[in-house]
Amino acid sequence: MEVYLDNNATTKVDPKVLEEMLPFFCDIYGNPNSLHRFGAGTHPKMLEALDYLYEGIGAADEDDIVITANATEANNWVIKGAWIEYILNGNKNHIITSEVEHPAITATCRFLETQGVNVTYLEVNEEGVLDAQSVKDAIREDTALVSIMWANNETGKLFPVKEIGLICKTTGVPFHSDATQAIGKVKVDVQANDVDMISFSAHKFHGPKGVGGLYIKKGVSLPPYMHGGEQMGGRRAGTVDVASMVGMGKAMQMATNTMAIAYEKNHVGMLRDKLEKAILKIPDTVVIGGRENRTPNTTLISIRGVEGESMLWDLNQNGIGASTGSACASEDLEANPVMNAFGSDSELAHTGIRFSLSRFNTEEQITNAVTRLRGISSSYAYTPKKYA
Ligand code: 7TS
Repeated sequence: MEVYLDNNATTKVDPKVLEEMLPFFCDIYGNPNSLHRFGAGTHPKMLEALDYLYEGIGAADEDDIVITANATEANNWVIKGAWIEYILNGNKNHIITSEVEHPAITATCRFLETQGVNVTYLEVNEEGVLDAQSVKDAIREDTALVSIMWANNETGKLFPVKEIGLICKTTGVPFHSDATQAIGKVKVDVQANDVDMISFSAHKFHGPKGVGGLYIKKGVSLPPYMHGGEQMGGRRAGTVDVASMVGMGKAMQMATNTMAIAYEKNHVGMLRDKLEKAILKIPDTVVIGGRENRTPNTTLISIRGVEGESMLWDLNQNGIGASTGSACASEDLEANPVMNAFGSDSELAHTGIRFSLSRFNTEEQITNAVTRLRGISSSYAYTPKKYA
């Protein structure tokens, strides 16, 4: 039995999502911007998809949701857009983010630093979250943007978005949150949390790869990311990938309705806890960041003395897919920057294994994985290693 436990890297497309997408390849294939019936035929389902997206994140009708290729694009757009709008064309020169954001945020910020922009990377505490007060303390006269994730991809830890939203609203600084790992796992409501922009990727909630979105609250200034045609209100030109947009809409609807969020919390959460409890029986094992205040599907576990990469290899040999750190970085054997940020000792930083579940995991799969994990872990002698 194969057990896929790497859903924070990507998820399986829900067959119902695929079913919604299929007509848009060979049957309803017109360009949505064409005036004839072939183009117009795409409109009802595109509008329905937009409705699902607005409803899924609690956006107001007058706000904007722009379809992008993924969260990476949305994140790049926000950071570089803020640079153009508020720094190059304004009088600001400072961006605030955290040190545990996805590289789509941190690498973009590092690029801006080469262009003379000041960036503050806020530290997280040993629980892997930052204190909202640290955002308040970091805000300066020239702060152009605050970008803090909704949920961390490695630990699932939830950030104090509501408090940060209020701080940014009061100080008049635009607030962006990378909600890629939050959608479908916890309720994401942009209005209730005073968030000005959020990014997301459909493939993290059982939609297709290659499509995502950026929510932009009405009144927030952000220059277009792609210049060209009038698609997406001129904010992101290029013929819309209708099938992907429809798929993302359906996936959003299925992942964010009240029942789906409750299922994630109760059922997926129960499976995660079962897996976690079994692993915690292995000596010298800890949950990085602790077990409180996380997305229900994620656990980042460290077994002292066991290098994450070798454990991953053994798991893979046994039909279990998990990850060390984020898949985007897993080809290099550097210590996991997220674990370093927690202040873990340098030995622990090499030991993290992330298990991330989804609604497609079954109790049988978890029982099976636990049995195989016990076998694997018993073959590891406790041999602490030293890393520079
Ligand atoms: N933001 C967060 C918080 C993410 O977790 C990811 C992907 C991205 C942005 C980028 O998403 P993409 O669809 O544009 O690639 N995170 C991971 C991960 O944790 N393991 O593999 C990819």
